[in-house]
Amino acid sequence: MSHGREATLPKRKRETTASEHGGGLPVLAQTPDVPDLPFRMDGNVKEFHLIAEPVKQEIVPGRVVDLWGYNGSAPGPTIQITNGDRVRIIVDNHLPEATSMHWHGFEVSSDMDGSPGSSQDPIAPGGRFVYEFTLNQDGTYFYHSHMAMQEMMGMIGAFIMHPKDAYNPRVDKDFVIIMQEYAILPNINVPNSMNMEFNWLTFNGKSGPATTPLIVRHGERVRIRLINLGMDHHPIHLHGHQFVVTGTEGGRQPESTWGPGNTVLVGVAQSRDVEFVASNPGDWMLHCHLPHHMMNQMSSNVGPMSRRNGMPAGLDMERGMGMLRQGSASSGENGPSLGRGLGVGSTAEQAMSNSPLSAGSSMQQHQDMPGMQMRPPDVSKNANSVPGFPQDAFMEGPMMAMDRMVDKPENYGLRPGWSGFMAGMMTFVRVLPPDQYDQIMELRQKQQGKKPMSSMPAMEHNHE
Ligand SMILES: [Cu+2]
Repeated sequence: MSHGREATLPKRKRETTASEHGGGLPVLAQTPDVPDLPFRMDGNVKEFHLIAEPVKQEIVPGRVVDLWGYNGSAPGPTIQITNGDRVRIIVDNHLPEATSMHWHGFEVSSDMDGSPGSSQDPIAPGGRFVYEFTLNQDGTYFYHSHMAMQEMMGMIGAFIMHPKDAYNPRVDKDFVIIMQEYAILPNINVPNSMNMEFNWLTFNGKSGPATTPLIVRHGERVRIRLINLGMDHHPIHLHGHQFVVTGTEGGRQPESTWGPGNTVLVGVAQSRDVEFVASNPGDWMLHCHLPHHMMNQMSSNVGPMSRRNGMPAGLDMERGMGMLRQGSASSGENGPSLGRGLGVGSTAEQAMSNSPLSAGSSMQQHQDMPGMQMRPPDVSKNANSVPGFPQDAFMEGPMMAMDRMVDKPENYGLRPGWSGFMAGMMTFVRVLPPDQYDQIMELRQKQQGKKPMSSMPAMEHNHE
């Protein structure tokens, strides 16, 4: 072991692996599907540059939406620093309106807190504000716009403060997942930030099956840092393992508080660090357990639309679905209803149960999407005589599979058809035997520089 602190630690009785004790430099955190924010050193100051701006975010293949984020990404790039660092962050506002930048949980002076109106003026469009502080904290923190509606447009990023010496026990892998949710109705690309129901649920700006699995070697100790900013709390569940919660948005938790679990509720504005030893080989789902958060593009009308021509609704289709064509959701023309729901129920009471579905006839009549592995739905002959069938929306199954469209090294070796059952806030922790782990790392290395999924390359920033 080459830990700087090793010499001063008491002699250990036996050889230990890296994961059995702390000390030494912590491993860098990985945020799948989100870049790290580069920095430059100005003397002893770590200088970062964040640009608040509109971004095109591809949440699943073919679904590019207009969000607001930072440096080309929503969520914004991950910042990583070490406890004790002096940090400068230049924030430029390239949005069409004022913004603010709040450092969530930071113990900094009030004038650096980024509270619009009270600690500083909002940053005007085209404006800049330079934050500078020394951070004497470690844990899973984040930055976000403190304009509430901008939060619902995507404006958050992870701010990881590492301890000088790794926590004990030391982890081999350290992952970050930011949870966000959007109400983006079919055929429109802009979130309705006033909506109270959400049909796109993302991990790091992607919905399953486009999320990138967390790749772990069998036996490694793993930390996953979960961060939530939105309107809902998310119970995050891991298959195949028990974990302990080792940290919150307030930093590291004492070991005496660690108890085993496999589901952790991450409330709005909270972070939770979970740790476990990846002792059980397999492709294990990691997901929000709210059923509607394991679905994509859900709106009350999607089911019927996919199975029969037209749909009975009190309004024309666009307004029936809550699409804004003019005015705002609260304008006199639209009334307050569009801000409340995905259209149905907010405008008129109507039954929206699904039409009969038979084996052989199916969605492919209406939805012949290239790349999707459309197959007849897998239903029994008497399905329509069973109460409760079909459910209001048919959101998962073999016909939803799109393995090829989300092909990437991290998905290599997954069971064929896997992607039909992964949607919304879902990803895998893949606990792999050494040979398969090495194979994926090799594939990943070969692909470096290529961005198979994204149609919008992350903005490059010049830090000369
Ligand atoms: Cu959830």
